[in-house]
Amino acid sequence: MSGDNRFVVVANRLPVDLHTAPDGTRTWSPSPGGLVAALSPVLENQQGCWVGWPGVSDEAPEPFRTDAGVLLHPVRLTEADFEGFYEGFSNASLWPLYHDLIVTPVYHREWWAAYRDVNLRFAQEVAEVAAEGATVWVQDYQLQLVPGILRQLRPDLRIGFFLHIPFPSPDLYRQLPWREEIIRGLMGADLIGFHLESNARNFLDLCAVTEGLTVEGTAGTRRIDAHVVTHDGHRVAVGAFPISIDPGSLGEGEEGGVDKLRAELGNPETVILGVDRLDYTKGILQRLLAFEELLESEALDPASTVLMQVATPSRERIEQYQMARSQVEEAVGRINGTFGAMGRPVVHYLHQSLPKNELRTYYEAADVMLVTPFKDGMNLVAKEYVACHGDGSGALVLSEFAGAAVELREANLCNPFDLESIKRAILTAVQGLSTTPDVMKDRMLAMHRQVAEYDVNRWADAFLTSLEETR
Ligand code: GDG
Repeated sequence: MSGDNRFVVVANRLPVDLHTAPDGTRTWSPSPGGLVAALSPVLENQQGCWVGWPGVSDEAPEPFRTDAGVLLHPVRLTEADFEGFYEGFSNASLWPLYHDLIVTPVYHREWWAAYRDVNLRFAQEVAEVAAEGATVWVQDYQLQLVPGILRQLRPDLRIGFFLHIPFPSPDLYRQLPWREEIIRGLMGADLIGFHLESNARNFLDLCAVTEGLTVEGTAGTRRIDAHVVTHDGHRVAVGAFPISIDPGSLGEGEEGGVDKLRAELGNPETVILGVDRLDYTKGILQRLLAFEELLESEALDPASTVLMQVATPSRERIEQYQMARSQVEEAVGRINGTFGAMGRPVVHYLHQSLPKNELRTYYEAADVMLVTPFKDGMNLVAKEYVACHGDGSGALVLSEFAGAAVELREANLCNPFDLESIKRAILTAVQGLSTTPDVMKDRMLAMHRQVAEYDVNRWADAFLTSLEETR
């Protein structure tokens, strides 16, 4: 059985939010995001459909069309599915493994069973809605078995897979009890995309070690050089497609918003900013410790410097996330207790999700942006900051271990495992803005050109063109 959708995106999360009015009336509304924005034109032009979980357990609204004509097709997950598949296997097994074991992954057989089961259901839903010969684009680590299952159910489909997080070295990956099953799942795709060439390499090396697969050459598509391997008689292209942002999605900055924000902060000379999901991979604690040491040594003056940290709530029921939050909040309290004054904290901390246009004002107001993950697939925050500084103002401190560091070479790079390195990068950025403003401006403008030119539409277009070329 097949549906009539020529282009299907399948992701763990459907781009919708549930709103409950004071009288209890509930409505689902499409939620904007980079991926949705990038894929909307294709989805709209091709009678597209998006398959995913609506974000609330034990219920799913009927499929509905957005105003732009995109069909949203909810997959229902029970509370138990959510715990085993999402919180368990996806976020307590795969997430730490794929981020180089920053915390120790936990492998439970029942979580794996839930992951397999939920992947099967996602694949079955896609198989029902996709038209004959349709293109299906599977997103991310939660759905790595979908390409393989889908190929069995619907060999007529053209299947792409994109991994939004890093892919670790085979030496680490080999500890996963179900490594062969995941490789087989991914190999159902016609094209597997990673952010970086190094991620693609790690995956291909793993296939060589565990399956004896060797790269047969490169398929010179128009957009990229993909590596080609054959698995069970099926040719698979593997390549790097660094994701980017939709500069337009940050909205318009509020008129006078930057001055207002800086005034609220007490008009400090230097505003430093961090914006992250509260995740242990993001290195929030380390950056606070580096900042604290710079205050202790008087390299930074608490009377003229503030750090704003926005830490968006994330995966709050998982123990490692609770620990990360306590450590961050303890450090914020300690730093303010030591270096703040009444009504004048040094660290302004929010554990909230802010509207996008407010975030834009924060980015614009920040002299120095701190992006210090231990490991990150790409890191869109770094690119968003750069996109908001088209006038060449500001400075970016960026971890060497963020995928974004491959493109944003002009940032102040640091090793997040080395506090001295983070401190050096922060100081170089703060001081550079006053001692060598022209150099700093040139560097920011070079990064801005990169982000403005290679935006998220280019990313989606490169992937989908390469996927078509595998036909
Ligand atoms: C994964 C990979 C890869 C943050 N706080 C607020 C808010 N945000 C938005 C940012 C940005 C997004 O969330 C975060 O994207 P990142 O790329 O920084 O990080 P992950 O969430 O870990 O994303 C990552 C990405 O997938 C894409 O492939 O780059 O490596 O881990 O857009 O602006 N947005 C709003 N309020 C907030 O408070 N509205």
